Amino acid sequence: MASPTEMTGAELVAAFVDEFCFPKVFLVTGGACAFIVDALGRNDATDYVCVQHEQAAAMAVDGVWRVTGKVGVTCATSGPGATNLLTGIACSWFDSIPAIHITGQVNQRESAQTLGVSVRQAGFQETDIVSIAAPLTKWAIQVTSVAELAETLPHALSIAQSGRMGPVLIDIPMDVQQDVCTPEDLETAFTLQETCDEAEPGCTSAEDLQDAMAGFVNEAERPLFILGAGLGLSGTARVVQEFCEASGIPYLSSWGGMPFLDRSREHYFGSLGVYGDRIGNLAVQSADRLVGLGTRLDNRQRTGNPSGFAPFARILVVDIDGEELGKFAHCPEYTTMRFDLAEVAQALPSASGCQKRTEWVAELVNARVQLASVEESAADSAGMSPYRAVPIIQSRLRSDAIVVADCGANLCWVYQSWGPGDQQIFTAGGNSPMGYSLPAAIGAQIAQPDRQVVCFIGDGGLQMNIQELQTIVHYQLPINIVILNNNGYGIIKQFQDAYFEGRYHATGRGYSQPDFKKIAGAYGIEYTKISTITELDNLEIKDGPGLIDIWLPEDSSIIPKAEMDRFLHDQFPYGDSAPLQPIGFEYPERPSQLGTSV
Ligand SMILES: Cc1ncc(C[n+]2csc(CCOP(=O)(O)OP(=O)(O)O)c2C)c(N)n1
Ligand SMILES: [Mg+2]
Repeated sequence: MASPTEMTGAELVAAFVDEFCFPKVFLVTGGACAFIVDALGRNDATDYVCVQHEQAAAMAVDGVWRVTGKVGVTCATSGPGATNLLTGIACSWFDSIPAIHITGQVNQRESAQTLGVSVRQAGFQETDIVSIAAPLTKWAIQVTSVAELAETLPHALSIAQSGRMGPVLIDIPMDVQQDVCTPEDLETAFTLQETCDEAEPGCTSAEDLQDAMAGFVNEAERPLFILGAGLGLSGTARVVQEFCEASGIPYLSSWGGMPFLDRSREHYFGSLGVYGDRIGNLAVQSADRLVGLGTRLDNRQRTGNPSGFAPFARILVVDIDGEELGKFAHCPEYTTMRFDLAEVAQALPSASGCQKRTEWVAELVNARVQLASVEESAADSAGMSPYRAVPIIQSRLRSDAIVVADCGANLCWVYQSWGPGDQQIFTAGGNSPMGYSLPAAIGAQIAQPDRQVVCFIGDGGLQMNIQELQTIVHYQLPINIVILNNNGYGIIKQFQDAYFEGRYHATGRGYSQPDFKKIAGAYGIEYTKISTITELDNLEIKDGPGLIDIWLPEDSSIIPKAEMDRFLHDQFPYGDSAPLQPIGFEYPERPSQLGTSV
């Protein structure tokens, strides 16, 4: 640490960021955070990136961590600046991404608390961001002195990065920003706590998990592993993948887990869920023992009717978060074990001791061939189709590319058609706000300036964070933005087709888009319109900034999709024939309970 003898609270923040975090802080300034911004600017080792909306700052730092593993920091002013962060904070919260959010707060002497009154607001823009952010953060705290700030910074970083990771928020009143630290404060601030003890209580031992997994695998005729994002975040997805390959166990990933795996391997059978692969879902419904590692098995995976999910299987779920496991407490077919998956290498059974299930794998390989033709015929008949566009674009990207997907149909199209390869793909899977991919791509590009960065987005999503085009232009970031443009809120329209007799309230009616060519022109970004297959075939991806506007038929559907009142293995479009039946079990035609899935 460069240690000037005198440092203010604001300077301490800057010095801490320099030492332990990604050194560029994403922010929109304001009076209540101006001292911190000034300190970041004066510190030689730190800098700031000005975005146009605080939600973009929070989404950008979410992207920073995903591509570097370095904790990103935002800074926002009190009141609207702080509340604007929330949608982005929620992305990190639901997807377990560490981040530090710093908000300025009014001077303590002006605050309602000091005045001892329960008014809505005393100081200008005074807002209780700590209470508001609490349910979306691992820790949200207002510090009342520089000494407390010095204790809080390392503790907050440790909390963000340990156990089930996530964002934290530190609210710093203006007087604390200006107060001077003592030498003891500096020592406290720069002494990192090694570990955080939160994950340990209630965790099962590696031996017990090993026994449980070995039992599941060896009693199964058709074992199946599901590898989730939690495994990827623990850094052990490839270890488990190697185990599955060596022991001949088929496995799937959730969309959150997908980026962490080599998807070209023999025993990988795609993803599962409402928008998952037909073969993945068929495997789920055919398995008699399922092992889920670091996966929440949420409704997008099990459908709105979880009782129809692998109803004949016994399911072992392993997660670091005991509360997640509590969801299955009332389901007798689920066994749950709390375990830190960073240590999973010690808990895997011996691959050579696992009985090989070659027939099961062969049946899945055969089913995959049969099912592929269902999708191919649906995609081909559409002519200009997202399922044609996305693979073409993927094939033109560099192998080191970072690809960020947004929300809605465009997200599904990208994830459903993303082939194996070294490019890194991610999205805000749990919160999934429209407009995430643009600022997340900005964060990724600033953190990894030498890599190619592309974001996919819908015409609707782009309008949610369109102001960030100026950030791209200002910093001349070579990002390419690919709009999968169906002139509407496609995913919701598909839902309305299924459940509202095609009444397009607030998705078609009430919705419109601007002329994106003029938008690109106004920002000074190169614009390319693609509306025919020939244009698509000739598309070159040059260094950006670029806006590639791919015009799709307005009724382009997401296929496959599991709809209400159907089993996972019976996805839309249904075709003329009955769905391929799961292997080994007799399913009734429909599940016994109804469930809705968007
Ligand atoms: C901030 C936010 N508001 C509303 C929604 C609900 N929503 C999910 S997808 C969607 C439509 C997205 O339209 P577009 O970006 O054009 O994507 P498409 O489905 O057409 O590909 C809406 C309104 C959301 N996810 N996020
Ligand atoms: Mg759209």
